[in-house]
Amino acid sequence: MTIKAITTADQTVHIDFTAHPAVSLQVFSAQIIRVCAPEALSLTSHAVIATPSQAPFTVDRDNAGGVGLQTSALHLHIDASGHVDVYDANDLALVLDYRGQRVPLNLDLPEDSHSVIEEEGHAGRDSAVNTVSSQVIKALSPDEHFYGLGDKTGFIDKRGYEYDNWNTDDASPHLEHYTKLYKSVPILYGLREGRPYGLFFDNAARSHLDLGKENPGYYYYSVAEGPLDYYVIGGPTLASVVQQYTQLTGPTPLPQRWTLGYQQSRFGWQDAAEVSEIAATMRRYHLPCDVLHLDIDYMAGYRVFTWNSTRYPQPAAFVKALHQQGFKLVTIIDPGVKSEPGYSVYDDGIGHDYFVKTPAGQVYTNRVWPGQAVYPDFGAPRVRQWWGDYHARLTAIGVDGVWNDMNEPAGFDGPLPDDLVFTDETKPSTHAKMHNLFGHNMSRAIYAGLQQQTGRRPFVITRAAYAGTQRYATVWTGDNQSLWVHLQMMVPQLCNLALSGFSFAGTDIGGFGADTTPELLIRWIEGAIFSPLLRNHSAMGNRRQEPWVFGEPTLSIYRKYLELRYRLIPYLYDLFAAGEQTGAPVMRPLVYAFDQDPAVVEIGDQYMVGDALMVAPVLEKGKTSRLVYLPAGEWIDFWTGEHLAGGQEIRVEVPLDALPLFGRVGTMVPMGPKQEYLTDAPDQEMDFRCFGDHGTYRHYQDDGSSFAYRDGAYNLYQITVSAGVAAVTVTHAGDAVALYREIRVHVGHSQQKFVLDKQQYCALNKKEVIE
Ligand code: MIG
Repeated sequence: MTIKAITTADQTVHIDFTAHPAVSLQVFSAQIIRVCAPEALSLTSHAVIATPSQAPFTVDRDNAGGVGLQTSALHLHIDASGHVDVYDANDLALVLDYRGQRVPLNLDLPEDSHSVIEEEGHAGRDSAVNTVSSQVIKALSPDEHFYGLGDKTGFIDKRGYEYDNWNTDDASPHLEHYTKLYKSVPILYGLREGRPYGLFFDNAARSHLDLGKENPGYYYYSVAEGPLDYYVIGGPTLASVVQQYTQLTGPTPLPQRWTLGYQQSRFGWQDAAEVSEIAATMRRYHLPCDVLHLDIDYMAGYRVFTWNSTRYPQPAAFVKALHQQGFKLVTIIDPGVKSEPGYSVYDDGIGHDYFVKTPAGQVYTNRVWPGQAVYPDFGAPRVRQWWGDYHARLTAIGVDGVWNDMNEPAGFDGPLPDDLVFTDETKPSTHAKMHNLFGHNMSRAIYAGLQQQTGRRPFVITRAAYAGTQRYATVWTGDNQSLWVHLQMMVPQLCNLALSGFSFAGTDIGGFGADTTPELLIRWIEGAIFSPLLRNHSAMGNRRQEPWVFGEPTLSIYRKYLELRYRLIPYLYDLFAAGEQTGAPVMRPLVYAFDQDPAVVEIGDQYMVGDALMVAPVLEKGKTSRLVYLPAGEWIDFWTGEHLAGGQEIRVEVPLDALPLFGRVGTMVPMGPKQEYLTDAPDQEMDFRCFGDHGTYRHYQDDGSSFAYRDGAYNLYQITVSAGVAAVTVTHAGDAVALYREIRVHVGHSQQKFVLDKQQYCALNKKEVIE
């Protein structure tokens, strides 16, 4: 076995072997090397938007007949048998091919035993990947931890579990043995002996990852069809690996500011009168709220782009009245179009040949909410254009955002057959290849439609997604239930989504299925209060869970946290603005920020918000105190101002209304005004709270809704506190919104006031003690 030839063209190196299929290596940047079969190079990725940079690299043969490729950050080696090993700049191992064979788990049950366990209700093992076109097996170190993979169930560290990438709508409780949910985001992060790396497997077909479940000596990836195609991403920190991945697939665009407000939803709200009453009750109880959602109940017989005229006789007037009370309205849209001649969406789609067909050329139907339904072929640009345009029916009457559901795609009569004819841009394809891209392409269609129709930053929420869908849509984690284990799963799920490029994500607060309890609802709003998408949603047939239904003290505690959220929206908005530039997510597991601290690798019940705040929510029933791990550094108790040393675990009291929250010394957060809803009116003044007596902070401000910021229409402020003394400078003044009249910087118990004078901030007083 030898290497026959090595050819280099631009950033790509082709390696031909005598006894191994050819391998192509593509240097995307010093930190990213793509490893693929040569035929993958001619495919168009749906996820990757970056192109190879001009990063310098060298290629040399070694004495043992192998080839080395070096960038300033990564050293990759291929031996004559095709084994790929990747090391960091210090030649320490990151990702090594396993030299042995897989030993599958013992599943050799006799046929009759299979039927017995199935009959008894134990389905046995259903792997999504039955055929395999390619597979990689990587050596697993005893000290190696895994993260990412989108919204998979279970714990923060994925080691020891297996997962499938096949978008799936399954309403039974999502527990840690689940291998697949609604999204397929094949980005795997590893932390091997403290050294971070990423592996992005860019193939949307069914794929499987076993992360040391089958054998503690290796982990493996297999995919059902198509060529092998993966990217190795190197450090130096986990944070930088995540940011590299996010740049590769595109960061979350800055959303409209109001989308960070509180959102209330319910599957089963009956009609305009009931929704109007919900709106009025929010205001009556002074519960900050920006958005109401209409689930499928608003449509006529679940026909998309229609309104039920009995329940919503005057949709435009209804939306207008909500707007007048400061609410935005989001409506759900499913992909399934009722199969019904005479219904315009159906007729139009049939007329233009927009729906998915069987191999025999018949339009394919399955049953979803409206009954027999047909599926738009979103992989085709003309179908996306058509679908996007249809949303003018919603935007024309003032609908502010669109929520996509059922777009795995789901079907009540069972899964769509693999061989259905789908389109991949200009080429014919199959359901099997396009399944995991259905939600991606649907979101893309709507993003374009809303942008064109409103000129605002589109607010699209999707359930199904592939890597890169974050460019078009916000996500939620689908049908969780009002279970404490699902509250516990929220933190790992949202943190892993954040690492997987999905900075804008949330869960159904209070739980979608099953009956919530007052205590669970309280702990849920506390724990979720910094989740970027903040929405309470529940299903008909289950107990109501609007914030007032349990009376006091639930109502007041709920309000207290919504008020906290609203004061910190400027901080979340800053994180989104920065994240669009850097790829850094809003919500972060502790391991993101402290990857060299072995104590945090499994922590899934605390999270960071940016680098300033750490949240340690109560996720268990009946808790009166909990342990909180404070990583190295110094911390300030957000509520009491108490100074706490890092590198220790502390026990804190957690009565029902308590959320342990800590500021990291050396950082700052902006705190906006208390308000019941956001408007496009710019803030006139801003407060900044510094944790400790020093720090610098970059604050961003724009019109909150348009794309003008991309042409420079934004303001940037630099706040500096040094030995307790604050300074404010304007580092960019776009002409979109006026600079703040006044800025106050809070350091400990003192505040320093700055007023605007000729584009500059002058300190009004040195220090003013407020207590
Ligand atoms: O089969 O539209 O996840 O949020 O309320 C249920 C009704 C269909 C599932 C979504 C859920 C939504 C519900 N939908």
